[in-house]
Amino acid sequence: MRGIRREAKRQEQMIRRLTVLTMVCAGVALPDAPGAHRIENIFRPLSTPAREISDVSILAVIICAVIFTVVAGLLTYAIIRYRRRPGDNDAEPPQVYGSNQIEAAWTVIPLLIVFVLIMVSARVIASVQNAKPPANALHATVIGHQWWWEFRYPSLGITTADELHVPLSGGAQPEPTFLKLESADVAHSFWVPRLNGKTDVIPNRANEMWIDPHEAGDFIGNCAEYCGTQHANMLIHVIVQPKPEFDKWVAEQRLPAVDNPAVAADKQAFLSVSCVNCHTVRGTSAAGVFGPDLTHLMSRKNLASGVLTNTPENLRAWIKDPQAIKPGCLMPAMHLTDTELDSVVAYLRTLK
Ligand code: HEC
Ligand SMILES: [Cu+2]
Repeated sequence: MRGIRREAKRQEQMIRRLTVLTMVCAGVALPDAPGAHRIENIFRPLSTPAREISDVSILAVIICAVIFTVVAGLLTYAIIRYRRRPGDNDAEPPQVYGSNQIEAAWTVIPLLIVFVLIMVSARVIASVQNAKPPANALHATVIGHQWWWEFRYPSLGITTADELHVPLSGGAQPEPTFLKLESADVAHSFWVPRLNGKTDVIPNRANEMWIDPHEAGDFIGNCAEYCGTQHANMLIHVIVQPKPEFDKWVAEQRLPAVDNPAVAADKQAFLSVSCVNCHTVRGTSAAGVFGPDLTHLMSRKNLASGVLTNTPENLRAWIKDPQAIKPGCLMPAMHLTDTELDSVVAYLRTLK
């Protein structure tokens, strides 16, 4: 008896956990909590492709809910109405074979439902994938790296990391952003739930997607394809700005690095250590391309793909020992002395 009760309790607990997990996966249990790892709500789309995908999924959920209710209702009715009662004789009830009407009904109805779902999905896939970029569209290239995102705007001559800036695209003059997705190493997946669905990022292949965000703000996404130890710390920030603000950002990013004479010695210290093999600071001899471009590092709110906010203390801690912050990441601890560290940080802090 006690064993059975314990078993029932265990099952109840499991069901509760599964329910919570399902809700979290659906993004409904958590409101937009602050912080880098907040979960975005997939039911609050902010861009045309995301809205179309969300509409189809809501239609599919409604159809499935109706089917579930009908099937579960009939089942419950049958279980209660025809349950075993004392005094029943155990004879088999009359068997029914070959009712053409019933068989036609349960073949045709599901076929119609599936047909509707196929048609609706195909229409949305086509409208999302066949969209042609208008003349004023912004084009950017997204490159997935273990474990950070690089963003290039070839027509603007900008290279940056971690934060993808795009113009607001609401109102009468939509200005969508078309993205080309490439990988520097393994398979990743680019997913910003409120702006579009997931798109795989595959080595030696260019995939495409587009977004036209209707609201300004900072929208978070994740790598959605397991790509190694720091996969979960490969966050995407899409920063949607009204056009004038976006243009200002572009103008600043196109400039070479600030050359502040007050930190000339610190700059020399930076250029003399091996950071330059992996990082670019445009306008200096640092031209490495393995790690993020640092030319305008201080224009970013985050470091290391959203793992740290960009403060002097965090920057110092990161350069001192990236492995303590993002174990397994592809930037080694450089074992700088405290003076070297101070110099490097002082110089990087001037790269607005
Ligand atoms: C072997 C190549 C390599 C070397 C050498 C290297 N880094 Fe890095 N660095 C990386 C990689 C890769 C990342 C991205 C790590 C991640 O987020 O997973 C990175 C990230 C960074 C970031 C964060 C940038 C951002 O936008 O998130 C800073 C700052 C940085 N490195 C500074 C330095 C400094 C200063 C040195 C020299 C003391 C240095 N790095 C040496 C490869 C390197
Ligand atoms: Cu990834």
